[in-house]
Amino acid sequence: MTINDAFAFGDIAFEKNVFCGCEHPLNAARFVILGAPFDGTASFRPGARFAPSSMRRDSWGLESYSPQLDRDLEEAFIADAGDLEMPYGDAKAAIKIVKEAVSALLNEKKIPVMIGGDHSLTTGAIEAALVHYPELHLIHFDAHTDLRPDYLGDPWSHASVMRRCYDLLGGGRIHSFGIRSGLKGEFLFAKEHLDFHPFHLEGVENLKALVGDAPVYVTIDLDVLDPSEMPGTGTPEAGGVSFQELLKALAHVSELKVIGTDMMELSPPLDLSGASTALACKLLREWLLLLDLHRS
Ligand SMILES: [Mn+2]
Repeated sequence: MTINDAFAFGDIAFEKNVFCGCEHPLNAARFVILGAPFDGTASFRPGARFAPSSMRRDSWGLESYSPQLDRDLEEAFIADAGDLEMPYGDAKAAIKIVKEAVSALLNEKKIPVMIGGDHSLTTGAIEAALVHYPELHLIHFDAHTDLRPDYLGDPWSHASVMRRCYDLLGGGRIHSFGIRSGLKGEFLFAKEHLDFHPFHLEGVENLKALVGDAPVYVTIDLDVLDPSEMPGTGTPEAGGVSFQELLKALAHVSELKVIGTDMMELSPPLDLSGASTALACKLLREWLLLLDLHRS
């Protein structure tokens, strides 16, 4: 018997350190939140490693009930597994850890919901998802193309994450929205090889016709949002979409067969007002409730 077993707190209640109301038991959950506190490839301003813990903390300022969807996180089948142990500065190792964790969840028929962390980690999730779902499509919201073959010699950089995903998925299976920054060569590559929707989110409503019942992974780089609403991110880019526009797009995407998702690149230390973290928390609540709506 451990000391904890022997010690009784009686009726004293302890809050669990989980994201907003996501207290469903892990073994019975449909969705599992996974923190991935790693920002070792941030090419400009780091801080995304603090996103999972900041979102859990600040989600206590958020109601678990969504008036817009009339649904409540406390009634959804969502568990928060906590944070992965991540190495500092070793992207290849970090990507491998994500791959193993996502694979373990997919083996148990769970839908992984990763909170980054910098965007490089998505490569690990896609590697794992492809093993389980060879017909996988990737829906990508971002300000940046992220299609460089490498960034300063590093092929695992967050600036190369979509190129690595392209290496895995091939042409025609990556659907990118909101992109407004990158090299000329990256834009040419994107137009040739991806289902590419720069500057806006139009075309999301056609995904169902395009993708059908194929499994999809959805990666949300929060810098797709305009920096006026989301300044707390490493590489902000003016001319982005609004929270409500993104939410509307995600409502369309939630009708697809989503087998995994992530929300990346929130950097809480870069917006000390807390507004960016509050936005990310609310977006995650709505996104989880939209997914749960179609899968429960
Ligand atoms: Mn980006």
